[in-house]
Amino acid sequence: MSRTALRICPLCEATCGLSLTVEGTRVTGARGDADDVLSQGFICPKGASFGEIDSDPDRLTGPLVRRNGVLEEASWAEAFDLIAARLRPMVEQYGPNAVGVVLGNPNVHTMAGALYPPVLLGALRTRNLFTASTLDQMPKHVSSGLLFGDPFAIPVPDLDRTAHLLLLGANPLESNGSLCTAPDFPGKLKALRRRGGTLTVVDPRRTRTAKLADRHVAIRPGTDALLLASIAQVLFEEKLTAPGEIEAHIEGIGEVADAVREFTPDVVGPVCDVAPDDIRVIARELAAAPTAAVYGRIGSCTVEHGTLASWLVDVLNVLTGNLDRPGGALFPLSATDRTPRPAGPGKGFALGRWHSRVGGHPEVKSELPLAALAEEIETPGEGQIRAVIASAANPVLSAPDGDRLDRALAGLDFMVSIDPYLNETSLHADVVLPPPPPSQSAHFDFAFNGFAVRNQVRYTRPAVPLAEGRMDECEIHARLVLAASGMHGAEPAAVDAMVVDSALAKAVADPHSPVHGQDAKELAARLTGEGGPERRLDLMLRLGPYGDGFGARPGGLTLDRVLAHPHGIDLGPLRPRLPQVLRTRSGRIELLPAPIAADLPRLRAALAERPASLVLVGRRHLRSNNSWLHNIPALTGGSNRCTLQIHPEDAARLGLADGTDVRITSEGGAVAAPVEITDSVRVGVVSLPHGWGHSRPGSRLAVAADRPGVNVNQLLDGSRFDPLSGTSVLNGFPVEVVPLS
Ligand SMILES: Nc1nc2c(c(=O)[nH]1)N[C@H]1C(S)=C(S)[C@@H](COP(=O)(O)OP(=O)(O)OC[C@H]3O[C@@H](n4cnc5c(=O)[nH]c(N)nc54)[C@H](O)[C@@H]3O)O[C@H]1N2
Ligand SMILES: Nc1nc2c(c(=O)[nH]1)N[C@H]1C(S)=C(S)[C@@H](COP(=O)(O)OP(=O)(O)OC[C@H]3O[C@@H](n4cnc5c(=O)[nH]c(N)nc54)[C@H](O)[C@@H]3O)O[C@H]1N2
Ligand code: SF4
Ligand SMILES: [Mo]
Repeated sequence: MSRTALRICPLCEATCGLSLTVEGTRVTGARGDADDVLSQGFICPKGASFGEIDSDPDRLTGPLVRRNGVLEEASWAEAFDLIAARLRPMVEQYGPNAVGVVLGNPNVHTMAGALYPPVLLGALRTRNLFTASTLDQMPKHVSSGLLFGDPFAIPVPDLDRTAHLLLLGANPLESNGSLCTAPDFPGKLKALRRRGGTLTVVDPRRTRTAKLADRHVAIRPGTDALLLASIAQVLFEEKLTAPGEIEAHIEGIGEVADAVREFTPDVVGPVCDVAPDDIRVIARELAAAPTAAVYGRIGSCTVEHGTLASWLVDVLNVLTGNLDRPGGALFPLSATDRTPRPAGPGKGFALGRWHSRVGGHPEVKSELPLAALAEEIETPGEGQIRAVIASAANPVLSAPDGDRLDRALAGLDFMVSIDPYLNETSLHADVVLPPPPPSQSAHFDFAFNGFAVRNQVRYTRPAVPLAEGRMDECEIHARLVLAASGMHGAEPAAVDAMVVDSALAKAVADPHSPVHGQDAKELAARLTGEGGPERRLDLMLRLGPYGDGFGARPGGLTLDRVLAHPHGIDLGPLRPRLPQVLRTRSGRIELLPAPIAADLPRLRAALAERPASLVLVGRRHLRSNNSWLHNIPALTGGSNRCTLQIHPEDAARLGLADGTDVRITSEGGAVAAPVEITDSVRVGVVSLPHGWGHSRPGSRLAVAADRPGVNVNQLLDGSRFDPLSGTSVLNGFPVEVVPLS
């Protein structure tokens, strides 16, 4: 007997609705849910492999605890007893900073990862927080924080309506999109072309996305900020700027004109290796398009000038009048967005409120660079990290210099990992707490709905009941909060109740809240939902911008209403939101913020730098997901390989034949990989994917260990940063390649 169950896919930012075939308690098939209000049936090979991913025999089935140096199966009670016994005394003896918290990418793909880490951090009060953001999108948070006063106010390209898309350093045909939640991104790009729109792709590789484009600009890696500054220069020079309706909300346009004056196409072109006339044409087309959006991702973020490039993306959206207009780049409004407040000056966005102890890195969004984790563990003294709590993170593979981090983690006094696998990072833990497979978890996209190209809301309950001996990931996190905060043994529901009570206390005191002046206790009693996480979701929905406001807006969203619509509720196309989104001190868009202005001399200096003869960039494969899907047979093999792609001219120059094993060397070390000769990478650029290197003893990844690949991040020593955001430079660093043997 089989049945179907709906489940939002947690594997990438597209958040497609899946229709799962379930036999007994096993997921035996996955199709796109044709009725899903956002994805309308789209699915990719990863989503189609949901069943295999869900039932991977290497997934841990229960907690592991280290006894006499060996990780062994244990009861949940023993696991949390040990955490409480070890963590609290450490905090009491050495202070809160003795505990480092590491949050990896899948935390944004689980409800638990959204709901509990903020509570944990509030309880611990450690300044040692490290997340995947500093290997990823932190430059965009900084740019939005400075421009708009809110690091989460990230405009997304209005893919369904735009007439012109300038896309830099993103390959949505493999990644399915990022900071732009858009199921069937490929189909949306094709539809753009079909309706007569134009697509320009800037990428040193001729990717599958670039192949769809009207124009592919094979830029020299690391130079996007220069290209964008030059486009801005042309717009000013040729009087093509037209911010339109939002002009009244902007300050600093003239200052930006001065700041980019010297980045003329003639000066910038040779550095980017883009013809000056092409830069002029790109600028003119951008200005002339009826609507247009500029969008940059990984290749424009994890580079030397990541924050400047991210800032310039939105400067161009502003200058061409495309920010906050349909068809341009708009701010989504998710159902769990904070209660709308009226427009007006805010607190602004501060950087560097404290600095890391060893490297002196400025705090950004309360985080320190993940690349600085090892030194904070290794270096003795006040504030040294002695214990690590890692959730859904595999920094031994995903961050620079994994070998060093591997040694540092091995030297910790205590480590906890919330992870379904015993992998390169979790093998160092003293306690591993495995979440159940995704079919057994409920799903709501707290983060990605805020970056979606269409406003909508969807929630799916577990497709399969929690198996015997399993613990829901929300409960794992709640119990960890209790164990880490001296409340070990209390009911996990107490954590949710605490959050609900404090949120309601704030809401009833807020004159802009629909529940202002009401009785918080009485409101709490009206929340529905099975258990703490659902009650919290109900609360956020009801106080959110589409919510029922506990009766103030009849017909508005509640958990019950969302549950009554299993395929989701469409909340309409993106709409202009300025100036309400602004939280800057001026209450306006601050187009040339001081920290950006202070970083521009570094960009000017880059004009004089001699480019390296060979630099490395990464790449993603459609059937991959960072470091953790190499263990699924259905997703391995074929072109999903850890090869070094190199242009035929470079291969000839270096005397390399296709398949030759080479040694790749950079400042952090050397790795060996076979070369794959292809003219899809430009001359002077090689490409090696990340997330590989599954050869460490002690991990339990049978399939991945068979084809381990090498860890590209071993080439880095962790010293290259985009200084404003603390983001590691993972693209465009110099390498040497020589034949092995
Ligand atoms: N050279 C190079 N390095 C890169 C990148 C690059 O482009 N180039 N990309 C960077 C980017 S963008 C990112 S986001 C990072 C990602 O790096 P990380 O944040 O370290 O994430 P992953 O490598 O995806 O590893 C995720 C971990 O979460 C576990 N996991 C999977 N599902 C769940 C779950 O449901 N719950 C829990 N608790 N755990 C789960 C997996 O087993 C794995 O251990 O890598 C970065 N590293
Ligand atoms: N299949 C799959 N999907 C994924 C992931 C995955 O690992 N696999 N990871 C997920 C995660 S965590 C993220 S953050 C997103 C990332 O989503 P995307 O940003 O779309 O990621 P990539 O596919 O790495 O695309 C980055 C592109 O930048 C190019 N590039 C490198 N350096 C430069 C440069 O200096 N300038 C320019 N203009 N381009 C450059 C690279 O050649 C590459 O094509 O993908 C998500 N989706
Ligand atoms: S595109 Fe992303 S969300 Fe959609 S099915 Fe594939 S992995 Fe899942
Ligand atoms: Mo990422």
